Amino acid sequence: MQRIFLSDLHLDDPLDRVFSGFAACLETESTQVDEIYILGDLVEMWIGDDDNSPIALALTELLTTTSKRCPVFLMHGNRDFLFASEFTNRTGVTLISDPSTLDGSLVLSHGDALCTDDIAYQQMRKVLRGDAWQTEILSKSLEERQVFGKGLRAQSIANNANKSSAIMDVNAAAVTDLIGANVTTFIHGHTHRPGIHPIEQRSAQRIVLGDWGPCGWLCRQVDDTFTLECFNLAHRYGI
Ligand SMILES: [Mn+2]
Repeated sequence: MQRIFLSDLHLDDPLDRVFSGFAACLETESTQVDEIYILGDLVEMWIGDDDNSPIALALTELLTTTSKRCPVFLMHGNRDFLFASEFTNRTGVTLISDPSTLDGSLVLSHGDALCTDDIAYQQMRKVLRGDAWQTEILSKSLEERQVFGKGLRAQSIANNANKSSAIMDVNAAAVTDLIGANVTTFIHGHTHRPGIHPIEQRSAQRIVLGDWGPCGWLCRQVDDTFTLECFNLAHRYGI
């Protein structure tokens, strides 16, 4: 079984290098691997499946093409938890829950739910993921949602500026609570701190995906072996 896992692309402009690098990556990988997993924060902001912005349209086209060649699985991140059935029906991608377990031994998560030391963030997360808030936001016009989303983003940057780096990382106990005894690999993103770490008290590894910027990041699974790859967006897939 060959799979790739990626997250935190924060796409917002179909004309920039991250989008072209991602498109080139999908074009190549979709002919080589069995499954592609996107573990959240694919876009900088998703304001609803009716979004008709350039990035929403370009992404829809790209994922529609890709999912015809290879199954694509999508998990919500904290920027794009409004991806819903209209988008998945249109593109052919499959929405998976956070966390998800594959083969009984591999757990996938975006990662923000594990940052339990950040109490203010977890409180806000609970509100934003609730039905009441989502129904209210989706009843607003696209323009209103656009303005609201930008405001939320600015507020988040301001809040995080005063938080220590440790508070914004995953909590070790939350990780061990999440993964069962048979789990050998746990993959998540969100923290933008790529690396591979042993999980204390378990014979398991935690693989943290990186955010896409000057470089692209992915975790590649070939049967029981997982490798974390970082690559130059301009060169790896020949854009
Ligand atoms: Mn995130």
